[in-house]
Amino acid sequence: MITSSLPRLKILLLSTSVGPLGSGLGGGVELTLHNIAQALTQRHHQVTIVAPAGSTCANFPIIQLPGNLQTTAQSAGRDAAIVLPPEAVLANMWDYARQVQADFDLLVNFAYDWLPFFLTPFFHRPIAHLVSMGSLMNAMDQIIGQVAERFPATIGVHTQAQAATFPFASKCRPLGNGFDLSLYQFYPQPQDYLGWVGRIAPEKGLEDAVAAAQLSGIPLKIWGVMQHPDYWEGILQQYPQAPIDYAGFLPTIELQEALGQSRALVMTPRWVEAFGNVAIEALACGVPVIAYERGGPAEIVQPGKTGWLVEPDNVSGLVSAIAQLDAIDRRVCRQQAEADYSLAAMADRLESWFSDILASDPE
Ligand code: HBI
Repeated sequence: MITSSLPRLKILLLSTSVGPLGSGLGGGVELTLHNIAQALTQRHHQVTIVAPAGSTCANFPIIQLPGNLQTTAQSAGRDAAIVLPPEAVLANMWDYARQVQADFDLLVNFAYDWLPFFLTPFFHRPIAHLVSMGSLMNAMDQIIGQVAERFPATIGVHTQAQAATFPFASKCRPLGNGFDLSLYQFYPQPQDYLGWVGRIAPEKGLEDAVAAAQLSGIPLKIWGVMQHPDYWEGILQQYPQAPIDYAGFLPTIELQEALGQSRALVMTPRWVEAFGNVAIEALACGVPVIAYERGGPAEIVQPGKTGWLVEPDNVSGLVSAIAQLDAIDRRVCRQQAEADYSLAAMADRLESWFSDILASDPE
């Protein structure tokens, strides 16, 4: 019996608008939105999703809006101006939300964009903001900080490390994340390769994992959407002999089957990864995680128990961690995922967050 301390809520989830859900362009936040929809549905809340046209999200009903996508915030630069393209899908999504807000108890924003935060005081329904990345732009820090000040408890993040990148860190609520662990099979016996998962983009530091694979002589399989082909070409030219294999963007079922059989997941973020969904997906399959001690993964990996943490940007540190993989018990990796990152664990944290927001909402 799944009990919920909250009454049944009608919740409107508003997606990122850098790509349709299911395209991979939304990165980790696509999976996060899907898993949150599933976690809340399992607690008998009524979930509706608003997203750009062309979106898919399992069998959830999606209100799809037309319009032009946002450019990615991580490519903007710290002092960049806020940009909205003509006919912005983000504006269409939030105009729709304005029209229907009375039908919902709570709205949840997944977009890392200025508009939803600016509009918050104009809505009469409470908006919970799940901030999916660390501090990237002054204009975003300012508008999120204003909402954090005026609407306490409404700023959700994934980790303390992510919160610490913002000036208003103490007003952020760390939520971790949650995954349908029944989709992830436990693989006790790996094949002889390492795994790397993520958008092929400079902030993900793929070149270090390639260098470590070449030095350790263990093949590296790479999965993720090819967001920056020129960056990828540069890696191939820099490491022509590296034992690597790029297998494209895989949906969850195929990804867990391939990732699950790797000896370890290697995470080499150049930026403060807000969370690192792939770390949980690996642990759920029994795969140890070797990660730079930076951002979300540093709060997930338990050194010596579920993986190893390495001094950031230190390739030889990756190589020596790879050499110590046999010390890790793959069952302990799966157990950590079950204890902290299941849908039920995330639903508990979400319901606690929502009840605090609703309790403090002046409406
Ligand atoms: N950029 N402008 C913008 N808006 C987003 O919602 C956004 C983004 N960049 C990346 C991104 N979302 C997601 O890939 C991460 O939040 C995971």
